[in-house]
Amino acid sequence: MMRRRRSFRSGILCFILALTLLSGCSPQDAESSSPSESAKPAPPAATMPVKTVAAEIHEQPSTVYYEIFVRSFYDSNGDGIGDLNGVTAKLDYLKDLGIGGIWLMPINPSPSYHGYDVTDYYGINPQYGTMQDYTNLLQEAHKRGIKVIMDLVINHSSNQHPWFKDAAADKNSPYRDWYTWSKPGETLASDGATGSNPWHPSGSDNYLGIFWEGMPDLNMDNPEVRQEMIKIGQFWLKQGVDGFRLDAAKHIYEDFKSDASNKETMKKNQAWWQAFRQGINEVNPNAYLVGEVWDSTAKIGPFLDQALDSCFNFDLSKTILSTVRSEQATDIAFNLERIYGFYNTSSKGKFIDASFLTNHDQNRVMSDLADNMYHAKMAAAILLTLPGNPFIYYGEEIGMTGMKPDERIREPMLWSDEKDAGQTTWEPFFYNKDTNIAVSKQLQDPNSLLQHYKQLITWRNDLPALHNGDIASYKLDNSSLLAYQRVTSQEKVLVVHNLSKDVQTVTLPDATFTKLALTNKYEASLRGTTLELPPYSSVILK
Ligand SMILES: [Ca+2]
Ligand SMILES: [Ca+2]
Repeated sequence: MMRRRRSFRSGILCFILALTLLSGCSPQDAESSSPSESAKPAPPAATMPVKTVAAEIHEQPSTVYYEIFVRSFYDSNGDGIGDLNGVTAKLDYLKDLGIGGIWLMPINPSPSYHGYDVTDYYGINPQYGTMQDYTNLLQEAHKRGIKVIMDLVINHSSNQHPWFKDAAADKNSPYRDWYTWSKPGETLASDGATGSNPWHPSGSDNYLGIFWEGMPDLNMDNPEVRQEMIKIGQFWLKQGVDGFRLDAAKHIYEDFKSDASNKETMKKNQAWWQAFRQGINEVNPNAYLVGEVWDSTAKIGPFLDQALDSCFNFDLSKTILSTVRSEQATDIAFNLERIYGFYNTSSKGKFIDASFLTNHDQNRVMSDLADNMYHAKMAAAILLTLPGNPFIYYGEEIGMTGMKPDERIREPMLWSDEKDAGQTTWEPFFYNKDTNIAVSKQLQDPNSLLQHYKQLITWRNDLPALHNGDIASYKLDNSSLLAYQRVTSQEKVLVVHNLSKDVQTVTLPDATFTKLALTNKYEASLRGTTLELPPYSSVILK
């Protein structure tokens, strides 16, 4: 990821706005997020863009990422299980789609199908291939200008990890303190942070595992464990990986519900990720770190302070989906302006958003939108015209469906309507039996969802304002139209989506935007200040 920024906060106005508008953001949070940048002078008025509030531009040079569950993606050796060589085989597909980065879900050895319980942090799951296959994938991806980030699971190991096995078998094991054990006679707190019972019996003792018994939490109060985790991160960077998706990033120290509001816990999480960042920087200061912090804006801010580059924006995904479902414009841009103002302050201008529609832990977008193709296309159009690194979950671009349990939202990628040797078969299709949605079919159909994704990513990759720009709100007097500006120091464009099934006409408030630069429906028109949009269409005005 590019980490350069053309401008940094003046931000005092923004900062105050952020504080007053963000629920749960107390003055204490403000103190911890370093307001020193607020002393910088504002730029001269002539250089200010259209925005009236938070007048600094905070560009977010972005990359379109693609999340891959390796097991389900593409099989290179005929055993029905997706593998690393399979991902390499499909790099040209991803390149053609316009993807600039991939996130590989866990590829370390693990007893589970999903891999979030690791038994060897330095190894490759033999079902997925070898270290050589991996370094080959990294080289081939880099040749095509595609970055690779991998899941790194630090909160817990597998209960089959040799560390845990040794710790459980022997109270004097050097690894005993790498995990958390109940003390004799102790009353065990039952308010596990994830809602399930956090304690699990082992012999006469209990160990902490906030997700399930197969995933004992590592004791990150132990400096040896912290050192080991940094060493693991450095190891993978030396193999050539470009960064990490950090699983359960807030649960490193947030083990119990009572920790959620505990400032000490928040500080420890922040200090840990800052130390991790420093360790990462020793090998690659440009490594991209994106965290899973499923929480409020105020809670996310501290993770961005000299620690993570991004946290996934769960709130935004919810808003995008409810907007397309209701076909009524919401104040997405207004909210993002304020949230980004706060995050830019927390991160001293280095933050980049990580947006998405759904991921491997949620029902698939197409199912969430009740198989409504118009809504699925609109969700993509909004996602791909907003700031930040958008993450596309594999299969989303062909409208794969799936509802929980988890296996059914992680079904094999559907490549072809014919028998394809690389089709993975580790799990029979429950949802995606209709081969009409296969990649091979959709590549032939100019109106397919896949072509729609491709077109929007092309827009984004070609137009710097869409690719790198900040966001600024824009008022239109029509509740079926969602509009926002994307702004760089060089240009600004106006994005307008017609969310509805009807033609919409609106008069723009002024003549700032005079040219219909891009549209995905040829019937769209701009005559003077009169903009007419066909149903479910998106346009970019300059
Ligand atoms: Ca295979
Ligand atoms: Ca933990």
